[in-house]
Amino acid sequence: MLNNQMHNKKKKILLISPARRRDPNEDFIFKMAFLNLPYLAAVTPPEYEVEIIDEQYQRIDFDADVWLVALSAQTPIAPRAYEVAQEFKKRGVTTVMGGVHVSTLPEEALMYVDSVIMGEGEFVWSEVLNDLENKRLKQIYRSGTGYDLAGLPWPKRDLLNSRFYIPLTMVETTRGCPHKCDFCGVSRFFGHRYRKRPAEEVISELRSIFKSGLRHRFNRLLARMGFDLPYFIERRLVYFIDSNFAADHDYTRKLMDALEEIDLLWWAHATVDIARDGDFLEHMKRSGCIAVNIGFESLSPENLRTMHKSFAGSFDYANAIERIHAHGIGIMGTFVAGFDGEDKSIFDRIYEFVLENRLDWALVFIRTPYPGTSLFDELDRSGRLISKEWEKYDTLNCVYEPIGMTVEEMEKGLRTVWKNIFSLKSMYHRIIRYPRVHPMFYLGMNMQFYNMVRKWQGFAQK
Ligand code: B12
Repeated sequence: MLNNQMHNKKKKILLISPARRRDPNEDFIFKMAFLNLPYLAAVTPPEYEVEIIDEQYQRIDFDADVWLVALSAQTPIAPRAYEVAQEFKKRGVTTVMGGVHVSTLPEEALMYVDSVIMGEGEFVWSEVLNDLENKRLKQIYRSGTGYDLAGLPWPKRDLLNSRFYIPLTMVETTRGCPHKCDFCGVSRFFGHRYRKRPAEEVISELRSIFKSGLRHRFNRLLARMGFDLPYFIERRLVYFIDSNFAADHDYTRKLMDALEEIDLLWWAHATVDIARDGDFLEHMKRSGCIAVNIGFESLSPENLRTMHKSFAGSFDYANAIERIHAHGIGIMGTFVAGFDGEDKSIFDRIYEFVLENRLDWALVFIRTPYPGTSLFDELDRSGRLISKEWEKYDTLNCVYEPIGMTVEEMEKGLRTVWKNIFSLKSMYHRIIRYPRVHPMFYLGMNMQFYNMVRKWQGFAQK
């Protein structure tokens, strides 16, 4: 009997998202969930037991009885992922790894893990498991990218502990991006063909997550009476993680009709050219859009041209922001500092732009050449990379020899601009003053960063 039970015990697969390996006070952590491991869990056959561990919040039990450990990590977290893999290997557990970083550098990863899965994991996962069962695990699986996304199973979000994360639901509708910006590894990774999940499948997924219960009907009634309910009470907020949610307006409009009907709030990444079409912006607003995340990258058209993002350079950013705001949609802007023509005054100029245009939330990053990008190849070739310690590839550190300022000036300038953007004075000016856009949402978003930058010692604040 006991023998039989032992025989029937499911083999356990541990899916791990490792944590950063740095001083927590210096860290920058988004309390956000992820979809890659829940997607893998969704294509794992039911004869296996699957657990997801987010090391940011959970301890890894290296002595647990597991059959397979599968890791996912972005570049700055790869070193910790390798460490975790080594611990399991010491105990005789098979380890595999996937994601953008190891898909670019499989040979590096193979020094630490038994097998590397390159490309989109869902499409080879059962082959990996099957090969491991039959003791013929290959070192490299080239899943590649570019698959048709129809029929993609829905990620198993229930394996993540929602207590750890801000209350929002991540959803993916497309993969791939038609643009070829030189700093972006993901467009090369997922390819330049914009692949869409069938709209009906996305809509069914959303309907399965967001039911219209009593609480929702009550909240809806309050909203109709004019109460702007904080999103964290509503808890019907969706973050579309696609690189570009609105590259095909017909498709996006179809989704937006459903978003309106299901009555959701949502935010997504888009390019600045959405500002061109007032009717589209109105549709976005009507369907519950409270924010667009726009990569402005640089205020200089010349820099945008250098990074192959010149389509954005033809826009008057200030005017575009005004148009988007006029439709009641907030803007989360991201900027990159450290182009060759820039000196340390760039940080003040970005801060002034953020303030003047009242961006609802904004982040500035140091230009970071991720492996697999043309920027990395170019800086490596010209001998300007000063570090290949991946932990430093977190956009807060400068990993290349800048031209217009020193490395120290760049890193100090970055921390100072964050302190300025997330100061009380700036938050008051950007978020609280009238006219304003979803102040409850943006206060929450900004306060997370206010609390974080206050821990950074010794950086001036305006
Ligand atoms: C949402 C998001 C976040 C979220 C959640 C992160 C997460 N772990 O998913 C948050 C906000 C936390 C985040 C933070 C950062 N992010 Co981010 N983020 C994204 C974004 C927009 C979507 C990620 C996503 O869910 N994609 C969809 C899933 C399904 O794709 P995927 O994760 O690649 O997984 C697939 C494959 O890679 C593979 N796979 C992945 N893991 C594994 C594991 C195994 C075992 C297998 C078999 C397969 C496999 O299969 C999956 C399914 O096909 C991407 C851009 C994009 N469009 O992908 C950037 C992106 C991942 N982020 C990036 C970066 C740089 C960061 C930051 C380091 C810095 C920054 N400036 O933002 C920080 C990290 C902060 C920190 N603490 O260190 C880069 C990563 C580059 C790199 N070489 O690592 C990307 C690609 C953006 C870019 N254009 O360069 N990010």
